[in-house]
Amino acid sequence: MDSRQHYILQRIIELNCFKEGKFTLKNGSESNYYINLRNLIREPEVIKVICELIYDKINFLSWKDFVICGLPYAGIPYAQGYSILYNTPSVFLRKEQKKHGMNNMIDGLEGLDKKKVLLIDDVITSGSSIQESLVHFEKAKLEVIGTIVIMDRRIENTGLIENVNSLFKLEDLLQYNSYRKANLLQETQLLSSKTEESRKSYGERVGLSNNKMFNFLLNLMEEKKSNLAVSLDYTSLKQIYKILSVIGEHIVIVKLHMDIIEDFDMDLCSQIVKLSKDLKFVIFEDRKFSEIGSIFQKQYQGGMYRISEWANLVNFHLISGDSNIQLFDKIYNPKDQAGLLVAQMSNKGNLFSKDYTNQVIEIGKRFASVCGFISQEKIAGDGFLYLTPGIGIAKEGDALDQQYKSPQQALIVDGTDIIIVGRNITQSKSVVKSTLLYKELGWSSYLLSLRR
Ligand code: BMP
Repeated sequence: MDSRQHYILQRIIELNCFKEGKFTLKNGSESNYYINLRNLIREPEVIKVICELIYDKINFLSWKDFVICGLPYAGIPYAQGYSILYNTPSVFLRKEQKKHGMNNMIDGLEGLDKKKVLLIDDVITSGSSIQESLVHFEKAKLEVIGTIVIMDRRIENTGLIENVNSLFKLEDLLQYNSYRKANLLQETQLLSSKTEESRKSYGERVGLSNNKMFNFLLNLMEEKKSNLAVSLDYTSLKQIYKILSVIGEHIVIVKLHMDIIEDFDMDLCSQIVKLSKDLKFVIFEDRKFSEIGSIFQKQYQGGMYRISEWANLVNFHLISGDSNIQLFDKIYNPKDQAGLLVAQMSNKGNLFSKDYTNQVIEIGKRFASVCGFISQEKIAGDGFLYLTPGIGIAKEGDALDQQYKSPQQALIVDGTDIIIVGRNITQSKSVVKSTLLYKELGWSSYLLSLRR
């Protein structure tokens, strides 16, 4: 299931379109579930995503050269949405025959050169509405090539109606519902197994450090209701710009690796800086400086990338000691720049030890330019930010050394502040939907961690 399907099932539940209990259905039978998708049409984004899923289904089925028709009334918004989005002619089936004029049952037929019609409905329970409509299309000499419904809740497929395809089956919804409940249960269990005190909210921590970026990010997270940093590890800066212009409003940080970019261009960098101001996010260059001081200065301020001119955040490995951060402390712009120290890593086999991490924390405390740590846990007090990479819900790792943990684990159990998500967003079917999903998971986990 991709993130768009996930999103629709999530909205079905959140918009109260699905209820559990004892219900009598239209055909008189008893059911433990009630499904009424009418509330979905309140959300244009939901209609749009449903139309995208219908489009994928139609492509998969290779249906072509049809007019589209929504069954009255529930199918109409989707058929019209589809017609507009995918430039497909539509006809309109009435619920009752017109009592004047041409006594039409179907509008839009005059001069129509298409011979086939595709029907759209929201839910199929027995198939009676589809069956009742067939006679009207027969009269209009339109061949019904098939029907697409959002939800198939038939207990059994009697085979009476041909070519009914659904975006979801009742089992999908039930499965998602139990996954959601289990997730909530897991969160609650994780929470109650946690012995530490509850965390302070982001807002309550403002002022605990004099570092401006620390305070800016805490305020920004509260304002955007987002603790999501996205790692856009693409090799094209143009693509990064394009994606950021769509998801920038939902994130607080974009993390980059400029040295993997193949179309680097300082002008484009300036445009990304402008975007970061307009959409309010911070640019983090994940350069992990670890050189002798003089080389660090050239890497930061010079070379092709001139990182100091566009990056708000940069990070350091302290394997070479504190010389880089000493220098950074003198040359950074405290107004909108700060440093992060790599105190722990997410990948298998890394050489970080407890002792090393403690030494990194001690160095961090000595420099005003340090606003936080790259870490897998909250490793020091509330006066630093903790940014956690290696976040994902679907897989435990990649084919190499990366290891993933869930946003719940990072924010509720391990007490960190910002989740950094890379390929679980960039390589998903819909970058926007996955961004929204991780934003929601990150924020709801943070809220849960406050409740103790
Ligand atoms: P992904 O979510 O696609 O696995 O990407 C993780 C990103 O975070 C990469 O850009 C990687 O360089 C970075 N990262 C990491 O994975 N683990 C660390 O401990 C530190 C990192 O900077």
